Amino acid sequence: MQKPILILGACGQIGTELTMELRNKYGRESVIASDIREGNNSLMESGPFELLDATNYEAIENVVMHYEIDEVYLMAAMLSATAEKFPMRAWNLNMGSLFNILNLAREGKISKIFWPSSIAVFGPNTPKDDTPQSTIMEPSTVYGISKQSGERWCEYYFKKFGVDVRSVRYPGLISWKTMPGGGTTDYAVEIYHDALKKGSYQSFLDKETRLPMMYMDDAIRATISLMESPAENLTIRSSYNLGSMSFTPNEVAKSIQKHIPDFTISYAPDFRQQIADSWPSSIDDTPARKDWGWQPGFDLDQTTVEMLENLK
Ligand code: AKB
Repeated sequence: MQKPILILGACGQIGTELTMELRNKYGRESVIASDIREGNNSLMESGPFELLDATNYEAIENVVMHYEIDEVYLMAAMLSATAEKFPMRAWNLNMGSLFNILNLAREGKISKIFWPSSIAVFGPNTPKDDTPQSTIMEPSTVYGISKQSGERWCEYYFKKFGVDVRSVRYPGLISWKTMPGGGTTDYAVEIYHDALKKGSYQSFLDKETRLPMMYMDDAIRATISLMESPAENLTIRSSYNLGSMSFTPNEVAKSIQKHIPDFTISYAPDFRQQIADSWPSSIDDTPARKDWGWQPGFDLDQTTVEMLENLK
């Protein structure tokens, strides 16, 4: 039987779908959702929930002890665009929550951790195409700096204290169940909502800005698959590159036009353009494929069909 799992940040874009999928897989009582606010009805009705601040060590420890938690998925974070506005809050949340979980594992109170990193660990001097697993990493955003530091700490805790921490560098994630919040890749979700609601979209990234992206079902499958892999197969304890598709706002618009021919897009790049310009265009994820069999399932046109069908 699956030992109890705690999800921190369960009401966010990834947390909501991850919680539902883990509950489907392991049973509702085995997966404790938590966040600083309540989530949508289907999440709240699907199993146990605790109001929990991921930066409060004692509060997390109490929940871990109460439910005899074995694994923690730490999905609480401040994303790239918001983090530029609140640098210290972003640093305190992104790093404080990670240390809380790493230290709980170091003290033997939990045995396995999932912590998400991001393509934001890369920077303007990183090779842009097929960005390799190990390369120049000079992130130029607050969020990227926190993710890169987090990766170093994960590897350190693994090597020094044997903490079983696992991580992937998520690209931009596209989903219809829960909106993303405060990211640079959020346009790729907003565009589908506006296509159906208004028939047009004003993109905050420029026409030809190519970024690595992934449909949420693939991201959830990757996450669970990494967590279920035998520890001895894993050669990377900082964070795995995770590739799927790459596209530009212009290409999503064209994909949408196959279903909504009158859809129009306009461009008004804002401060997020500079963030996007510092990130890779595509990702080489060879180690993830080799170590734990990663294979993406959805391309852009399949994602468009899923998004339009479900949002309708
Ligand atoms: C963001 O845009 O900040 C995130 C990410 C790529 O980590 N979606």
